[in-house]
Amino acid sequence: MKISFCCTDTKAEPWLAGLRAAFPADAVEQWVPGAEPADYAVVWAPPQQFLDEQPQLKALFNIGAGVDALLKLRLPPSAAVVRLDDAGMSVQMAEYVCHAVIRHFREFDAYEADVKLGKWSYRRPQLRADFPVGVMGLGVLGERVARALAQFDFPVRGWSRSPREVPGVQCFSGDAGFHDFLSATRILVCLLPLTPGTENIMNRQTLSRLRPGGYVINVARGAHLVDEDLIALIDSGHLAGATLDVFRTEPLPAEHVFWKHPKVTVTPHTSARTLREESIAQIAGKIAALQAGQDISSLAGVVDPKKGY
Ligand code: NDP
Ligand code: OXD
Repeated sequence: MKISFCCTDTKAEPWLAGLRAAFPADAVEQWVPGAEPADYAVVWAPPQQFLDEQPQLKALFNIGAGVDALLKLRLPPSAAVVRLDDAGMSVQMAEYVCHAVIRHFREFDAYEADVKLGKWSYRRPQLRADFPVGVMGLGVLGERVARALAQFDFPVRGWSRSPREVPGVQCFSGDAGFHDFLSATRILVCLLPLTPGTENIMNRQTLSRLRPGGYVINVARGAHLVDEDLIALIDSGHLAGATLDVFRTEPLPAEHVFWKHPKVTVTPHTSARTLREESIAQIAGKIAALQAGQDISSLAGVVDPKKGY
């Protein structure tokens, strides 16, 4: 059995060492052009040439949760695409989103500004009931985030493609549920996969439906959001601001308005990082299961190419 590692922007050695420790009797190699094809591949943003050289690949393990970039490539026909299934990301995402929601709700930026001026100021407490949080995407990450927010007693709403039930969360689904989901939401969190059905989903029309004083938290993909529409709605006063972790172009170009906008908080795609040890353990467990004859459809995180996630 051979595993090929082909991950752009990733230090290969620790991954190779971890995978070799899991499969000491097998070949685990970093891909170089023209190398012998492998049975399994561990990838992040691989070049098309890598995929073209792997006709008999059984599975491609993506070392991230989102497969939007991978699915744009021409994939070996026999290879299943398997994404990371949590692997330590959901708790990070819950931390990040709860932090952003609470920072906004408790007006910590305003307090910080006052403190910098040496001002001991009080603000009237805001009512939690006036800050319903809507989470788009109730998958591995979205559900964890929605549950975490509910623990802080925010009214939490969730939206998914198929109907879901999450304790403490009012759930909506499909196109039919989208309007009702949005119209009572004040803080909108995006945790959708990027697919043709979700691209540009946060635009002038949809963001205008949020309650006045709405706030946007995008932790999914930059192309979910129409940047100019967000800025126009913040500048018009309909939206109070945004916390953005993902962008259409990354790194965010130096001249982009988001960098310096006083009501936009930018972080460098860091809300939920791939954790190497957890990810290696998860991928190695799945390869071992496949080698033992388990059917790939029984594994968590297998991507449905028709749905795009
Ligand atoms: P999942 O596949 O587990 O969940 C996706 C959710 O989105 C599901 O609830 C699904 O509905 C819903 N969904 C998909 N399409 C639609 C649609 N058209 N309308 C309504 N709901 C839809 O993904 P994860 O939770 O693991 O990850 C979500 C995304 O987060 C990733 O795709 C990635 O882009 C992003 N991400 C960002 C990171 C960062 O650091 N910023 C880190 C990791 C991931 P249903 O339940 O019905 O299938
Ligand atoms: C992912 C990401 O998809 O880091 O895992 O964005």
